[in-house]
Amino acid sequence: MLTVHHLNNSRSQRVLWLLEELGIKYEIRRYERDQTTNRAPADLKTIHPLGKSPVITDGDKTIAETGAIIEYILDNHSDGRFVPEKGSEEYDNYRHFMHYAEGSAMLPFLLALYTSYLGEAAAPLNPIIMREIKSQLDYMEYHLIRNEYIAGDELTGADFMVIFPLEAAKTRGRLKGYDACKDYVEKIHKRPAYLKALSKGGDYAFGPDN
Ligand SMILES: N[C@@H](CCC(=O)N[C@@H](CS)C(=O)NCC(=O)O)C(=O)O
Repeated sequence: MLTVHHLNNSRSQRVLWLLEELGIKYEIRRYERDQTTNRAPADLKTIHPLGKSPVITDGDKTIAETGAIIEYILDNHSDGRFVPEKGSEEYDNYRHFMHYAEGSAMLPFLLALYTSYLGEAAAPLNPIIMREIKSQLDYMEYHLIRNEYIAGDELTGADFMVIFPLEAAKTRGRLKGYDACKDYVEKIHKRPAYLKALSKGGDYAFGPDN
């Protein structure tokens, strides 16, 4: 049985969404963030040395890193769903956005979060961080104006990746002027499988009400 090691209020929500879309059986092992530090509890490190969520276990395999998890699930449990045909333009877009979400899009959002702890000391960094956030949002907006989903007109694995930076942007009020990004997040938030995953995952600060 596939197990999702699920940290409340985290990126692993998107793994639950994928599993609900596929309708496959899985179980959730829950971990709670420390109320003061917001960090994952130490026992997550007994599952994988990085101690981050998501992590999944499937039989004797342990897989960390959302992109790797989504690819693993699509390779082994999806019967080809959510993967465009190899060699197509959509496949190239799918692969690009699978890597892009954590590799490029998340970085300036994380920098904004971490530097916010510095108060005034962060002021010299703010212009470059804001410029980077704008560049990432402009880029996703460009694609979402042209396509229903991030890699083309079908939902693919890449959507399970880019939803998180866009949800984070929306929750922090950064989607003003990005109507295609906003509509896309709202469209995904209405999917029955997304809502089912939300009810199973519990506490999530980036969902439809936020
Ligand atoms: N790039 C990694 C990031 C994993 C990550 O940073 N997860 C956060 C939750 S959103 C986490 O576990 N934070 C708790 C901590 O660092 O203690 C992925 O996508 O899986």
